[in-house]
Formats: sequence, C-alpha cells, structure tokens
Amino acid sequence: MSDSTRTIAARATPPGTGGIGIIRLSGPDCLRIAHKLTGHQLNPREVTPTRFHSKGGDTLDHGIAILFKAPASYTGEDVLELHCHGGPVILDSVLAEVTVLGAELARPGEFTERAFLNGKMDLAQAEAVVDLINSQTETAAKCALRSLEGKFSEKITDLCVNLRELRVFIEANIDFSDEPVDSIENKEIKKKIKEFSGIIGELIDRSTPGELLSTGAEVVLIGAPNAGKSSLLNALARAERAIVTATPGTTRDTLEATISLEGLPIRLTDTAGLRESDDEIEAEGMRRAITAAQRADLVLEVRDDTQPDPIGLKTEGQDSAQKKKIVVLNKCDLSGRSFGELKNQDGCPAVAVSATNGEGIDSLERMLQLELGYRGEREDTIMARRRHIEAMQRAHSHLDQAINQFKSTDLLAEEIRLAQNALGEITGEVTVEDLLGDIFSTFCIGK
Ligand SMILES: Nc1nc2c(ncn2[C@@H]2O[C@H](COP(=O)(O)OP(=O)(O)OP(=O)(O)O)[C@@H](O)[C@H]2O)c(=O)[nH]1
Ligand SMILES: [Mg+2]
Repeated sequence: MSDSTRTIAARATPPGTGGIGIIRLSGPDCLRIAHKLTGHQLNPREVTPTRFHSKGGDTLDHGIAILFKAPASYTGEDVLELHCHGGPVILDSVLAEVTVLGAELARPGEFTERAFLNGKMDLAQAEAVVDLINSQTETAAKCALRSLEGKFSEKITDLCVNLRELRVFIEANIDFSDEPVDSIENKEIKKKIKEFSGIIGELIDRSTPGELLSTGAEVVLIGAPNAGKSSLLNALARAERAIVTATPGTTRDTLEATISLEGLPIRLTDTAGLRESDDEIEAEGMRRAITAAQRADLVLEVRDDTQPDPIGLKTEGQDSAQKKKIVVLNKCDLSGRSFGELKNQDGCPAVAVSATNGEGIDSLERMLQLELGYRGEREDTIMARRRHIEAMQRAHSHLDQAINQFKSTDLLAEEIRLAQNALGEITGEVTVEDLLGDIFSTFCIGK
C-alpha cells in the first residue's frame, strides 16, 4: 500500500514529444522540493512562471509550477505540477532532479491509489479514471465519466445502507422462535429482500455491456482459403484494409482492424485460410490463425456458399466447442441464397451475406452485438469491471439464500451481511489490501 510519508513523482503526460510535458508530485515534501527547484515560495493554485534549476545551479528548463495544497488536490495531499517543454530529455532531467531533492518515482496508479486512500474517490470511481483514459469510443467515454462522477457508486452505496438497516432491524426485532414464519413483519422483510435483489439484478443486466465497452471484443475471421474472409473484414471495416484477390492463400499473416459497432469497440482479425499445405509460410500463417481464434471472444467462420461442403475447421488445438461462433455463409450473391439471418448451422447462429456487395452485413452486425451481449448505446449503461459484476452476483445469491433462512435470525442476518460486504467491495468500503494492489498495478505510471 502507498506510504503517505513518501513524496512521489512521475510524468503525467504520455511518453514522446509534445508542446508541454507535465511532471506531477504528491506528498508532504512538495513545498520544499518546489522551493529548491524553482527558488519560489509557491502560493496554492497560482500559476508561477519559473526556471527549474539543478542542485548545481544549471537551468534545466523554463516552465510553470502550480501547487495544490492538501486536501484540495487530486490525491488529497500536497500536489505539485511542473509544466515543462514536452521533450523526453528535458522531462527526464527535471524528473531526475526532483528525485535528487527527495521525491521517489511513483508506482503505476499510485496517485489514484492515494486519492482513494484519502477518501477523494471510492474504488469504482478510481477504476473509472482508467476506463475513461482508455476509452476507445465516445460511448465508452460517456459511461466511464458517469461512473467517475459516482452514479454507479451511489447506487451501490444506497443498497449497502438499505441492507445494513434491514439487518440491524432483523437483529434487533426478530426472534423466529416466537414468531410465525408468515407474520406481517416477515412478509415485509421478504418483500424488501426481493426488492433489493431485483435492483441488484437490474444493475447486473446494465453492467455487462459496460465491461465489454472498457475492453472491447476480439473477433477473429477464420475459414478456408478464398472463402472471402478479407473481403468480409473490409466490408465490416468499411475500408479496403486487407488485400483481396481471387488466388487462394492471399492472406498469409494475421491483420487487424478496429471497428466501432454502435459504440462497441471490436478488434477484427483477418487470418490465413485454413487448408492442408506444405508451404512453410502458409503453415505459420495458419498456426497464427488458430492462436488468434483461441484468444477471440467470438469467431466468425466464413464459408463460401458456392462450395457445397464446408471444409472441416476443427483443426488441432482449436477449442471450437467452447468458443462463441457465428457461421457466415458468404458469396450468397452467387449462390442465390436469400440474405440475412438463417437457422442455426452446426449449432451456431448463421447469416447469409455478400461481402462484395454488402448485403446481409447489417444482419451480421446485429448478430455480432447480440452474441457479444451488447445492447447498443444506452443512457443507462454502467461501465463495470468483471470484479464489480462478480461482487454483484455474489450479493444477489446471498439475498436469494436469505429468502430461505426465515427460521434463524442469525443465518438470515448473516446472509444479508454477506450481501452487503460483497457490494462494499465494489466501492472499497470493504476491501482487502491484495485487491488494492491488483487494481492499481494495472494503471499507468503517473496516474
Ligand atoms: N461474388 C462474390 N465474390 C466474393 C465475395 N467475397 C469474396 N469474393 C471474392 O472471392 C475471392 C477471395 O476473396 P478474399 O476476401 O481474398 O478471400 P479470403 O478468404 O481472404 O482468401 P485467403 O486470404 O486466400 O484465405 C476474391 O476474388 C473476392 O473478390 C462475395 O461475397 N461475392
Ligand atoms: Mg484473405
């Protein structure tokens, strides 16, 4: 866990060159370091144009310094921002100088971890900071911002408060030994448990796409040579990304294109056609195709509908049984099959398209969203992490258990307490240090 007696420092702007680059510090030594580095006594929230000096008196750069006094800062501690010229050499030299003056290099996520530890934000909001930075689409950014503003946390906190009140009431007032199980009071408690369980269920429903939104989905196109995989990637990307020719074996290596499907980021990977081959390069291409398919959230199996028999693609090591798959019958402009959704093929959803004239692509896009569990852009989507969803599912199942515990006050209260704790993990009200380490280590340095 972060030690607040240390003053930490890191670049807050991305690596590379830019007009300006910012070094950020947080901790008790900010004022002293600022004075040594600039020669100025900084006033809080005032922009001070200054030179940054080395200990030996050399000027490292000209820039501005801004001090945010605790607790009115991002981390809740004294925070110092040094705005320098945005070149890597200059920023490295200023960063090196502040470490000479006593600051330590920050670990990934340490600024935000301190903000959490100092009560500036809860855990779900801290995670939303990363999600906002990493958002790849406008929808993802909007959802992350809503979480950062605390909309999701508020709902969870309300539920925690309600569950706590209910538990306290049960512990203080209910004794099953002298009360009939179907008393008015018990019915009322049951009703409340069901109501809270319903709210959690609804939050879970709204959260699934949020989780997808933050990471996006990996979709891999596989199929026999010449089936039209590259053409399909181009059709979905609305751009001529992959080379298309009539020669089977055109695509040799994997190729990626990112598309946004109603706000859902999807990384599409085109692959080499799968067939028996002695060619070393082609064999390597196919190996890569299979690896990509194994990694994918969903596989699009492209079949040439003018060819009567689909080529068996159950290539060694390919876990096709577990993988979500859509069968895409392509070249239906030639085969004459009507476009759009079809009956399941080999137990998988299927669709008839023409990659060259675009027919049926809209059906495929709808199917993709459905299979990936995305409900399209909606105002109420929650940007949730897997751990949030798991915690809500645990809370939900404890409340389900609670319904069956109307014989023992202790057991009933315990299930409600467990539900409340599970929800508390989301905001960090109830938390373990390991969890903090896991969460903040995934942040970038300087955040
Ligand atoms: N008429 C028609 N031709 C298509 C369609 N899709 C692809 N083709 C043609 O089929 C040939 C192969 O298309 P590609 O997209 O290169 O096929 P691929 O599956 O990527 O092939 P490899 O990279 O060799 O594995 C090209 O001549 C395309 O123009 C389609 O829907 N209709
Ligand atoms: Mg190809």
